[in-house]
Amino acid sequence: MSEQSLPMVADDRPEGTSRPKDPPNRRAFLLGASSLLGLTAASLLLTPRIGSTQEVPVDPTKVPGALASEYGTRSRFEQSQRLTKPQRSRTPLQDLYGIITPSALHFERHHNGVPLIDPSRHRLLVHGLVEHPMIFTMDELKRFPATSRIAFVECSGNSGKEWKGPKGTTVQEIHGLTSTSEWTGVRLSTVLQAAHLNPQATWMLAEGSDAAAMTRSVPLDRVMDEALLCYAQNGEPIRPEQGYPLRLLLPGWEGNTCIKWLRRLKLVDSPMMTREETSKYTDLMPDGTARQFTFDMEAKSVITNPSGGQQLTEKGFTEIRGLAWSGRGVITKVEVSLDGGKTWNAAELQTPILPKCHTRFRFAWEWNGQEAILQSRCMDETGYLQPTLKQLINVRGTNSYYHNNAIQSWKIDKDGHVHNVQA
Ligand SMILES: Nc1nc2c(c(=O)[nH]1)N[C@H]1C(S)=C(S)[C@@H](COP(=O)(O)O)O[C@H]1N2
Ligand SMILES: [Mo]
Repeated sequence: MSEQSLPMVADDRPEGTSRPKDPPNRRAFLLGASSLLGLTAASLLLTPRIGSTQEVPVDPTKVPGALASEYGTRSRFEQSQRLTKPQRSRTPLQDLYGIITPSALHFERHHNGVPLIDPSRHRLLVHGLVEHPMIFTMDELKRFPATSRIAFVECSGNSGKEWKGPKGTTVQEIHGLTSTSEWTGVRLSTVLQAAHLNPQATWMLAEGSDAAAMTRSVPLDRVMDEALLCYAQNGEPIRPEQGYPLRLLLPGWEGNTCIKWLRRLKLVDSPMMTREETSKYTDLMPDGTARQFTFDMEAKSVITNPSGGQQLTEKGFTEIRGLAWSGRGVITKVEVSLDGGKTWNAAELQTPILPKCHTRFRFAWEWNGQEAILQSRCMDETGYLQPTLKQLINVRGTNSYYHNNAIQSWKIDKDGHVHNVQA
């Protein structure tokens, strides 16, 4: 008998083939399939659209599918969402696969809303310590040689509430202010070449054209090689939430240096001490001084499955999955602990493994139905090992809010419930 002529059951599996586990309502599926044979010609002529409220056919091979669409949407069965507050939203890391964050689920952080910008009227001013101050249109910026790279953006406030005991419930709440995209744009160095840098230019102020007019200053020698002025994200124009039509990307640096809705670059000879690098995004140390201009996001990892708020329903094989990233380069090692950090096991790193980018790791686990405390820790190419919260507090004290890259612990109860603890 050919494959084509095999009798099909509702889930399109040839009858008699094995399945991991019968869903309890399989009988109902089969009954539904037989009643489908009575389909009328009219219902076969339905021309549904993806996302329509059309009734779900029991056997999708018996009705024509949705017509082609101008702009795609996800399956109506998928509901994963950002967790929103007015000026920020968090990525549902527990629902994602691989390393790319879908643009629609990229986290957002804006200090005064997402501005509505007409790209034909948007300009980038480059001035200060340059020979030729210049104003670029978007078309002019796009004419320069383009370059793409996959990189994470993480808010330095990510996990900020965890300094003083476990606060968040889910990985989305605790770690959701990090996301990864493929970013495309022109190199900062290309644009600065056109403006002819004055030798005194050592720092650069970047300013956004949002209602916060957010500004940060950065040392030129440290950003010159990698900084991008991005107009695209995951193959299409950058989303409004991410800075449409233009954003600065400083791979591996704290999110707030990656100025969105970029309208101005001023070349200067010292840091400008803006609000976002004095009263904000600095860490008050135990001796009363401020840790300032930290820039690089240190190596961090987290287990996304199983993670807080989830429920293990069966003993036996469970793949532990998670993400690791470092603002200083490539992730070289991830280890997983099943006993709250007493012993560590090497996890498998999944390719691609890119510098300054989320890296996916996996670890095969047999849950025996007993309590366990799961942790992950990562190392980057500089040899830096992700610290425990205790180690961080020993150095930084307890006044910190930003820059928390501590190891995350998830406790598995006997009943399979997973929750946030600090082991
Ligand atoms: N112009 C402007 N740029 C900005 C911000 C802003 O409020 N205005 N927020 C910053 C902060 S705090 C972060 S963490 C990142 C967030 O980038 P995303 O919203 O694309 O995830 O953008 C940064 N760039
Ligand atoms: Mo941020």
